Amino acid sequence: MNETVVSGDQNAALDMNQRARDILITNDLGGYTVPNKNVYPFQWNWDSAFVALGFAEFDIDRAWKEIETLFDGQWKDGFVPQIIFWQESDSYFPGPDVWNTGKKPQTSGITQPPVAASMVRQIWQKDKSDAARGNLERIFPKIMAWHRWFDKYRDPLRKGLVVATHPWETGRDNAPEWDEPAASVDISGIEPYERRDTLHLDKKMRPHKEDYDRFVAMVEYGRTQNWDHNAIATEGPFRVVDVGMTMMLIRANKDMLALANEFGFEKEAVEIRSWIDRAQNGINFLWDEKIGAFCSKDLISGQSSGIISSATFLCYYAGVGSEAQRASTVNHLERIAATTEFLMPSLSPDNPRFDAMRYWRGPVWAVVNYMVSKGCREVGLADLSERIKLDTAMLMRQSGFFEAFNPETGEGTGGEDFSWTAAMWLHWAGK
Ligand code: 9WN
Repeated sequence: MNETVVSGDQNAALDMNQRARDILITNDLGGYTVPNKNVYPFQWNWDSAFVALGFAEFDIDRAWKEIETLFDGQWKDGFVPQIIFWQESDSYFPGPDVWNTGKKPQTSGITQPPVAASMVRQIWQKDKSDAARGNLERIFPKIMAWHRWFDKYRDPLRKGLVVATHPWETGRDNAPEWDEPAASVDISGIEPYERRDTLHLDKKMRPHKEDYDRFVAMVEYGRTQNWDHNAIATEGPFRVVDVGMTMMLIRANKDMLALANEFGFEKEAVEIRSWIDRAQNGINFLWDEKIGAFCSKDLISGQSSGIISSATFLCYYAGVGSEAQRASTVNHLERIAATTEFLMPSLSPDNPRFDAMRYWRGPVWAVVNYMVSKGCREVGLADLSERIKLDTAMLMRQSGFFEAFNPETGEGTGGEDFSWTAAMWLHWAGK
């Protein structure tokens, strides 16, 4: 008889680990993982990067494969799309015909937060085998090309910041930061369409019709420009410097620099360092003195959003900001922590637009928590870092591996059996 006594808690943890693995295995459609089988039946960019971390906990080759498949969708100019349509499915709108990018494999025409470099570095640190070295050497130039694309097309101010040309690019689709900038997008000429998201999910959780109309109008605009990214980022109807994408790119460049140094990629290291230096100063463009935080800013109107969201607290993860700026943002974080059951709500609960169940207007996302918690730990905010981790684990234990969670009650929102949530359990929250 096995002498080992397994406590109830250990059993529960084993069960959670098994469930999380099963989700990844079930959502694996052969080299790429769908975020959720019903709602999102294709490969999504930043989802795959986080999912790779989950696979790395039990199948390192599969982790590398996820990244490789993502970069199989890369365009010649370095751009890596938000969605790769590896299979046909009519359960998601807009599909490949609406985007009409003319690429093989078929893809959407916008990008998503560039977190792949940071996750690749994590995978490499976990297993530095010869095979991993080969994988890293193959993927590094591809990520480099993507980051060069950001530098070339998405930094018109030359400050090391990221201009988003569609709310979907930010990964925080429906955040109120996009309300005013998107309000002037012309929706009068859009083609009739049928939403699919609200067939799978309660519409109380999803963006309103007028927001969706604008999303569609921006896709149609890109299509009429033949996805000319230069034109879209300099003349398009939506051009917002996103605090979230900017912080994630700065962090990704720091991770790339560490890898470049380790692998002796000297020329690349010089180039990456120049991006980091530019951003380290340029970030002040997003500092909103009235609010006392870094905020997204509309390039067309020149207005700061003045909004505190979970992305605000990615400044620690990026390692930017002066002592005073850090102290001021920590005040916001502590205020939210004192009044919120589960961190990190995607929008500060005292904002009138806060909605605990609706997409990116309140719910907690595990992947954002992971980055915010990591950043907090790195700048010495150990208690807050731990609290965010414990809250994330509690949400998953209480409700399962949902897409997101109500920060007040812990109830799950969005899709169930969600890949990146399971991955975050395996890599981080469940440990
Ligand atoms: C559009 C897949 C994606 C995430 C995004 C999340 C949601 C899509 C949608 O789902 O966006 O990209 O149709 O709502 O907001 O962050 O990558 O999980």
